[in-house]
Amino acid sequence: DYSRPHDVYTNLTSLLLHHPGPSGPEQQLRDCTLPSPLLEEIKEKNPLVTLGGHYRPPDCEPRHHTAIVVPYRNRQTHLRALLYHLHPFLQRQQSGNSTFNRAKLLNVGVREALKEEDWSCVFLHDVDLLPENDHNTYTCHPQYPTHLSVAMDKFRYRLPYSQYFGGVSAVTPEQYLKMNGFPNQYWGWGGEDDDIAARSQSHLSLVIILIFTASVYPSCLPPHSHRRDQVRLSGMKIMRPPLAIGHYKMIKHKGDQGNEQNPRRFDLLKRTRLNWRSDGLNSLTYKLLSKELEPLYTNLTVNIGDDP
Ligand code: UPG
Repeated sequence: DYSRPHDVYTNLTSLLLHHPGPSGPEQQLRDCTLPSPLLEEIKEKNPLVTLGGHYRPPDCEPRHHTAIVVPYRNRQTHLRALLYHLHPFLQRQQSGNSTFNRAKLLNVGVREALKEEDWSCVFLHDVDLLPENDHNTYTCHPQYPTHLSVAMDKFRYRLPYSQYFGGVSAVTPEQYLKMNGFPNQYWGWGGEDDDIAARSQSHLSLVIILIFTASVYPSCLPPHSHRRDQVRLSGMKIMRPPLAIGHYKMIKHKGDQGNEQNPRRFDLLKRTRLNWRSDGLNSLTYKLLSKELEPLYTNLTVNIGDDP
């Protein structure tokens, strides 16, 4: 049921033969430093693989039906290393061409991270942003979501607009629950960060509308201000470090294939106030395909479905 046998062959060959140098997989294999966990452990990491080593993608009809034949005798360690790499690798090849969905992936990441440990603070960090100031502390505000990347070189070290919440932000698990996580419906580029910003403050907006007039409380706050009258209200708002501290360098890049601008983002944004309670953490569905502990990070491969 595994698909794309040609890719499998090519990648497997390069894994074992083509990487030169003393620290490459070839050398690691010779030194037996490649992980070759127990078969039970490999099984645990690949819950969708069934007896005999079969795998079928759970949410689509496979286009190919491939068997992998391995000539073998007395190489248990190698077999375990191969199975350990090959199963997640093949599953990754079958998950992957749908439109990108940053906010839904963040939801999955937060939920999975909280299964691992009782984190007191979770950062949502774009891959292309490098913090430039050591005083920009990676901690959470106890009450409110924090937006860290307030001054990117791309925007000449200032906020592009006052409600901007893209790039790097942080929430405590309590804040995350309170805002019902992030939206799942933004497929493609744009809008999801503004939705997250809006839901961060949605409690506050409701209180304002019910009790006062909107003009008393501006919809945006000056950066890193902390007005006492608003703090007394129970809702959340966005905290920010000073512009001089929240400096980030963005690695230059072009738009990604599969993450084209989402034409529905403006319509979706108009409905955030109506939708945030039903679209978010409480409506999140996904399938965890594999989880790999790499030396410097944990890599989760998930099926989050497709743009309906
Ligand atoms: N990403 C990938 N692979 C992709 C597409 C996106 O890893 O194919 C991730 C990556 O972490 C990236 C982030 O998604 O940094 C945001 O996408 P990107 O194309 O870098 O968007 P930018 O226009 O550079 O970023 C701004 C904000 C970002 C927000 C986005 C859309 O910094 O947080 O999501 O605008 O509103």
